[in-house]
Amino acid sequence: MLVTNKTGDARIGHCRICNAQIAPFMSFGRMPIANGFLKPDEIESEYFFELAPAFCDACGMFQLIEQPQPEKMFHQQYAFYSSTSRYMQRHFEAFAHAVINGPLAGRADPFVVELGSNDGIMLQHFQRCGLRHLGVEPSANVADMARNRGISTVTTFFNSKLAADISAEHGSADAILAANVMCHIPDLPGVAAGVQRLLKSDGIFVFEDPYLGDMIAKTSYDQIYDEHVFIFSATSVRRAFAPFGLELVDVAPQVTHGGSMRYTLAPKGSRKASESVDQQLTKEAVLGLDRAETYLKFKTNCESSRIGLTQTLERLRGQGKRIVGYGATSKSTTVINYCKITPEQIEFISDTTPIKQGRLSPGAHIPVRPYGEFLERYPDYALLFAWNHAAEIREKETGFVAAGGRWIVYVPEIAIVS
Ligand code: JHZ
Repeated sequence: MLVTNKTGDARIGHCRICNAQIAPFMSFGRMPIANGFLKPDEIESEYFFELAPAFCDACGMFQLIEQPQPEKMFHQQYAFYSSTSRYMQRHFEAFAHAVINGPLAGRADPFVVELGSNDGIMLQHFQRCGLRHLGVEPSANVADMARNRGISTVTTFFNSKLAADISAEHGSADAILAANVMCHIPDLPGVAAGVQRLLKSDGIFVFEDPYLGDMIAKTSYDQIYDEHVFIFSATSVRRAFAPFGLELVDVAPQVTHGGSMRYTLAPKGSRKASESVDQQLTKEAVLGLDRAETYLKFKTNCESSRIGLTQTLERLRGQGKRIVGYGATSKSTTVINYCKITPEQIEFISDTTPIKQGRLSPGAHIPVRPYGEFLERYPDYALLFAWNHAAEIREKETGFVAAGGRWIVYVPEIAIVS
């Protein structure tokens, strides 16, 4: 069943992959667009939807039952620039070189396509090696930045029709790549059909996204927000792509974004699957990722986390402490709105991304300020919204801790650390 909410966005009663009936196992309540940082005059027209995840017993896909239209999330003002983290820059350099020196090695004039190529953080390495490449990126501002760096990019959404056009113009792809993108696409079957159409019969499709197993184990519920219509596991990925002749041939855990998984798929029968696939599928069965009760336990853990964080903030405010948020992440939108954090509790959120600065956080309208303001006058506590970059951040913020500052963290549990 597909119904629409008042704003015309699709709300589903069936699995987006296998069509089985599904129902949400919890709700995080009304949520704004996670990257919808606002100018003060935009408050009146702020958009909200219900953030409610469901788990499909039939195919194992974890998904949102309602997602805003893509154009509301990805546009000429898209606020997330991939290159903001030095660690992520190194990560994508290593990803690119693993593909260049692995599956592409020895191929004559290979062609690489990246879906959701953002500001070109990964494709720049193919470009530097003189390899034919094309980025597909629907958010015009980040796509422009990539083009300005000389990276071939088209500003549009990927689908089967575009796959045919690309194929006609450039030939089939030796490799199709995507990072933190596939989990954003509600019509995953449509994109899988496009990948099948564009990929060479001996090509590979490699993508990585936040991993369901990590999210469940760490109660990192902030991975759930409008853009992440799916949170994948090896089990659900294997099943979702099989109808398109794409076989899961490798999985590799990544530390990025608080725990991600890199999936490699290939046309069925073209490559031998590595042992990692069966091992991961077994691990997921042991973790209970295929069972509904796992998600009910997760719901209870989310509620406990919310109570713990709310009480911590109230206690510190009661003591008159200054608290500032660190990193206006997409994830923080879920935490802030689910925990009902207010501008009275959090003075501002520090962020290095120019487009977010001077704006208000979605929903709660906490001011987002340039990083310089954090440095100028350290708060007593910094709530680490960018917890997935903790190593990089804590390494560069030794001055904050030396001045007596403390970090409030909430993944995997609520803690105050120095
Ligand atoms: P970060 C993004 O999520 C968006 P987000 C996207 N939807 C996705 O799928 C995931 O990635 C995987 C700032 N920062 O990387 C920069 C500092 O201020 O956790 C960013 O605004 N100082 C595509 O938004 C934010 O924090 C710093 O030192 O949750 C980090 O956002 C660092 C390192 C970052 O992703």
